Amino acid sequence: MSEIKQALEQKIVSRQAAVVVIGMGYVGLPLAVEKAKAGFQVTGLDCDSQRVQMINEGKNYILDVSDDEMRRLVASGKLSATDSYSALVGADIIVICVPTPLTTNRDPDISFIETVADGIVRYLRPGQLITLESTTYPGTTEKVILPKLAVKGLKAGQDFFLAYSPERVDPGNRHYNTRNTPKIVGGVTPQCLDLACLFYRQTISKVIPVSSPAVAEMTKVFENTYRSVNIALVNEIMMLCDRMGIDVWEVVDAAATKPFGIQTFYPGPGVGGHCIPVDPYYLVWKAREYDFDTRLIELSGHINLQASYYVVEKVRDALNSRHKCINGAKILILGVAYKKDIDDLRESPALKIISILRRLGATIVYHDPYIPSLILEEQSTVALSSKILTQDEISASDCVLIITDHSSIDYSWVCRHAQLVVDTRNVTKDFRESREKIYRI
Ligand code: SAJ
Repeated sequence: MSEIKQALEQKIVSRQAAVVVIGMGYVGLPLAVEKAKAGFQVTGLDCDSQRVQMINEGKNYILDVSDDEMRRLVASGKLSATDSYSALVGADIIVICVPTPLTTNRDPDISFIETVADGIVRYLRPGQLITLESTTYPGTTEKVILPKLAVKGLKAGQDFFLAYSPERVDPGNRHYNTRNTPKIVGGVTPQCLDLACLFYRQTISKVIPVSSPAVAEMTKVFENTYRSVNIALVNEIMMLCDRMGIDVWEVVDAAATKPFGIQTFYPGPGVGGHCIPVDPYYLVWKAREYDFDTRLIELSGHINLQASYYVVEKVRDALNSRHKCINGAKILILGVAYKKDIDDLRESPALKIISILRRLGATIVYHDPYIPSLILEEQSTVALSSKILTQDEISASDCVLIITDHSSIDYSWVCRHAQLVVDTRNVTKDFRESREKIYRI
């Protein structure tokens, strides 16, 4: 075994390895906290100086991270943050957790990863392990990152070590976290794989090696595409059941009684978040290189987008039943975050639905305890603030539209005072009173 690899192994096992996590978001900060808790010296590197300042003041901004734990780790000096790449000078392990969004025409945007790789190479030295965690298309680690790092003449698997290990954070999940979610790891060489697995094994109970970074990259995109396709299926069944006068929620619950061969997904107003509406398009784009049309994957994205337009039709039909129309209606939207009990607005279907309703002439107000304000990019930039949920606000609205079912809202009280309710999350399923004014998708 090379001396370089042996030395790094020792540093990892003794927790003497200096760790730098690049990208202190919903993936990077929880990972940094876990590694610091395990005894590593961890530095968070982020271009957002406000985030850097909050971390150095021990102020947590990620729901899934414990405020007290973070405060204690910062106070002990185990965790700190910076916006300077010079932090890489002493780094033995560098973990990349930056966003991988889409461009406006839904092509992959890996510019954050490329910028980070360009920053790393300036400080690359023998003995460093680099792992990429951002969700991306198969081939990124070996065909984009590796060539950038190789320019210094150092050899992967001998001088430095490179692996891909996808993040599997489920925001808001109270049971699964960075520690107890199994971790897939693919190394550029066997030595890279060994070291990356050893590093992750210090804080994660189950680490699964795979034969290459491409397998690990494809695994992650497959996991999220699987969700997109299955959510699209249940959304298509929802729209068909509506046409047939069948209660889709009853169908889904009945199908869920089958103890094998089915996983339950629920219809909704569309899919939001940084993953499900984004990751499948990374695969769609890459597949074109191989003359391969990922028709099912693309269609699932289309259907999930149509679910948002379908919700607008339900609002139109509900108002129509009261001899009203969308144009001129005052609509109170409950919940705009992309899913319940979290404070993330990214790609939320609520944004699409609000834009369509406004374009049709509705006046929109919203209440979301997790989202104090939001910006709509329309002909001009429009800012909306979350309203306090009062009886007057509810009763003054022509329609209350439940888009995200945060647990903290008393929906029975809302329905009691509402003129009309459109429920896209089936939170009113057991309500006996007010049934006549409730429309479910
Ligand atoms: N949604 C439905 N119906 C469902 C499930 C979800 O309409 O049955 C909607 C949600 O309301 C939300 C969107 O889909 O708008 C995405 O929700 P999600 O929980 O599937 O996705 P994320 O992005 O919050 O978290 C996911 C992880 N979720 C789970 O495994 C349950 C997982 O796919 C990834 O580990 C994670 O993204 C990631 O970071 O990649």
